[in-house]
Amino acid sequence: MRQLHQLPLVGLLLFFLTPSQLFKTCEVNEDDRFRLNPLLSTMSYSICTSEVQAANVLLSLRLVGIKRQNLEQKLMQEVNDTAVRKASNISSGQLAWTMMALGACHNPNETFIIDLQLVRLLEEKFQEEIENMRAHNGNPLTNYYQLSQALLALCLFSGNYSVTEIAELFTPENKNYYFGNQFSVDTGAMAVLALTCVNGSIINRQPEDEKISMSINNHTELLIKKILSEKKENGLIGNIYSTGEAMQALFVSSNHYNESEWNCQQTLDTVLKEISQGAFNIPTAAAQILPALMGKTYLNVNKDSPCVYTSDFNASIPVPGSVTPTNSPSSITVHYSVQINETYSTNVTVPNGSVFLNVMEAAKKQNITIFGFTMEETSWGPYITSVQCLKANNNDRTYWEILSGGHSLSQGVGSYVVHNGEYLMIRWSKY
Ligand code: CBY
Repeated sequence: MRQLHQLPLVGLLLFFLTPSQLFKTCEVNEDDRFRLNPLLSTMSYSICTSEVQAANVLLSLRLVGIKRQNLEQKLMQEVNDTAVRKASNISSGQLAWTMMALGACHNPNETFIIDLQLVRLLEEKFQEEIENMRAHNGNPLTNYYQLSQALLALCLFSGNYSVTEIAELFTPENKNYYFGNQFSVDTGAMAVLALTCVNGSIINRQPEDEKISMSINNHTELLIKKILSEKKENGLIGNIYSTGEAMQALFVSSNHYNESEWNCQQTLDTVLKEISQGAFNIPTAAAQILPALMGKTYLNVNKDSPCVYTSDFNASIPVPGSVTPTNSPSSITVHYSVQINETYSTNVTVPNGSVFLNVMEAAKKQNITIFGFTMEETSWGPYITSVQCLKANNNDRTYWEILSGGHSLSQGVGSYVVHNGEYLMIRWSKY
């Protein structure tokens, strides 16, 4: 009789032990930590820029346990302010970042808390995304990356959602994981994190729950396969900007692939090389790669656990700045075109070192009817919303795609540095 009573206990213990056993991480070793310094400098530029950027950076710093003078405190105030004053006006994913940043861990003297109202608000925003999918041919208000973020935050902060609905929504065949024919590694990775959290919280193992849990587990396994199939020869997964979140997804689901399928160390080495070449020069980019490099994931968000700070970062050696070539011309000329059905082209001369956006501005000065455009600020920098008054629309999955030499770019208009003689294009596209 006594033994029988103990059985559920043993089961419970096994349940809690298993997920951590499946967690397999790799991280930058202590001697190499100084190589992360450029990320920290970039992240300190996030104050008073964009609220989402601040939330992203704060979450990242708190997950890895880095305390930098007043940075955390200032970010904390900024993010808390967003939560208090703007929570209803921001998107599902933005609210999710905000909540995860505030609730990443707990400082004893802190007054900032995740109140129930925020959780209810996120539940509403999640439902609005789903309702939009019903009304607009399966297209959410924002996108599946944000839907996954919202689900992850709801799961972490004990919000309500229907697991049956989740199992249906997040099937790997869903078109929202793709932009055109291309699987979005960022989106897939965020979904894996959310689904892993959801599966870990299904505790009432009734036969029905068991079935749903197995189906969610299958989705995760297939998504991991898709993520691994985007692994490049140098170890990056998708591109440099999706690699951090892909690593997190792989960390939390090591039961779904063999050791031989992913060489974590190779990925780390390539990312470190990219850091030294200045690839992560946007605070959001730096914030999204850092947790994985320190072996952390968004599933480590835990509002009840105290914040732990490591000190080894302070003792780090600064990296020397890069050398700029001196013999380059002071201005360059590029070809620029806008493509809808017709193609409108021009040549534009801009100062050396200009970005795509500077080219667009110069072309706009030449002819505002043909090259006029509008943009919005996002946490990744400017996003082009319309050209020739033709507006991108999530319900139709339309957007303005930027290309160089016919290839889609993996940086935005505010960061892509253009080269002399390059063929640049902005094209009306569907994803
Ligand atoms: N974040 C989001 O809602 C964005 C989610 C995301 C998957 C995101 C990439 C990944 C991330 N980590 O944040 C995403 N992009 C989406 C969903 C989209 C679509 C946005 C519309 C929608 N439905 O919400 C869309 C239209 C397919 C898209 N991205 C377009 C573009 C191009 C923007 C061009 C323009 N009009 O200004 C562009 C430049 C690709 C192109 N060649 O045209 C683009 N995205 C890029 C390059 C990127 C990467 C940015 C990298 C960088 N250094 O700037 C990206 C990280 C990101 C942001 N997109 Co989108 C993907 C990558 O390369 N790994 C929610 C928020 C609250 O956190």
